[in-house]
Formats: sequence, structure tokens, C-alpha cells
Amino acid sequence: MITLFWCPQTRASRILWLLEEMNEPFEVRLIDIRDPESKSDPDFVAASPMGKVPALMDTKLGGTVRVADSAAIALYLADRYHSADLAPAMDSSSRGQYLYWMTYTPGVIEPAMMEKFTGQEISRASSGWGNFDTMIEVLEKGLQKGPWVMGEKFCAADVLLGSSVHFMKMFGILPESPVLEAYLERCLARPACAKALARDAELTPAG
Ligand SMILES: N[C@@H](CCC(=O)N[C@@H](CS)C(=O)NCC(=O)O)C(=O)O
Repeated sequence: MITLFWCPQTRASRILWLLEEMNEPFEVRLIDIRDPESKSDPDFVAASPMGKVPALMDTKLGGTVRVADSAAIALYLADRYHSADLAPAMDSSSRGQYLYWMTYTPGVIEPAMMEKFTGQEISRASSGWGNFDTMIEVLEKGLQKGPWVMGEKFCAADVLLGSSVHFMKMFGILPESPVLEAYLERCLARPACAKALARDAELTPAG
């Protein structure tokens, strides 16, 4: 069984979306990130070294696979369950571009978002993520042709990028960008994304 350690309204929602895009059964285990007792779930502790969601445990294919961090989980799932067709084949020439976009969220978008939130500007040349404006420009350029980041074919990177654009929109830091707005609309219109967001809302504990 594939078990997703999840908490509503967090980065774990993007893995819910990815799992909905795949044709594999999975279960969701609620980890309330504000509750130390909930976070002490031994399976969660074993899967998530930093005690963060999302994390994943997979006992489906023999042995137990434990993986944390949304990009690492997405890379794992898309490669391991290749029949879902969410990643280019290992020997495909588009693999390099795919890997670049798969790590763009944790490596570039999220640090740049933090820079924006805190108002701290670090030298563009020495920060691994450039800066917020460059991050947006590069993303827009990557999505200019579309409809997806790898062209005609939707892939796991679109889940990471689409959810990041969604977060930027929700946090009010998405600059005016017809390209990114249209991309977000396409992502939100996907049945799997809508299903994940609905499930996220439905499983959000009251209060
Ligand atoms: N780089 C990680 C970040 C995960 C992360 O920071 N998750 C937050 C929720 S969005 C969390 O679990 N916070 C609880 C804590 O750090 O105790 C990823 O993309 O999965």
C-alpha cells in the first residue's frame, strides 16, 4: 500500500494531486503538524527525518520505501510507477529538462518566495535561486509555449510547478502574469487536481 502522510492546507496537497493523477490505490494518514503526539506516529517518524509533511511510505513492491520532501516523493512516484506516464523515460532526451523542472520548486521557487516574504535580498549571483523576479521570468519562459512545462504532455513537474503557482496566488505574491494565470487555470481544471483540493477541504479538521 502507498501511504501518504498528509496535513490539510500544506505542501502535502500536491502529492495528493499527484496520486490522483496516477492509477494506483493509496491511503492518506493525517498528521497534524501542530500536534507533537500526531507527529510521533512511528511510521511518519521513520519516513520524515525533519518531521515535515508530505512524506510517503510504500510497501507495495516488496520492502518498505520511505521518502520525504515533495520533489523527492514526486520523482520517486513518477519513476517507480512509470505506467502512469508522468515522467519521460530514463533514456529520453527530455529527461534533463524534466529533472530541471522537478527540482525548480524546492531549489528555486520556494527560496525565492521566502526572500519575497522576508524582504531580504541576497546577491543574485551567489544565491542558488537567483532572485524572485528571475525565478518568475524563467518560469514564464518555460511555460510560454505550453500547455505544460514539457510541451504537449502533462508530467509530474506540472504538479510541483502548478501547486507552487497556486501557493503564490493564494499568498498574494504572484505578479501579474497572463502566462502563469492561464497555466494555473489549466492545472486547476484537471479532474485530479480538483479531486485532491476537494479531498483536502473535506479532510480539513473543523476548527
Ligand atoms: N521541502 C519540503 C518542505 C515541507 C514542509 O516544510 N512542510 C511543512 C508544511 S507545508 C511542515 O511539515 N511543517 C511542520 C514542521 O516543520 O514542523 C517539501 O517540499 O516537502
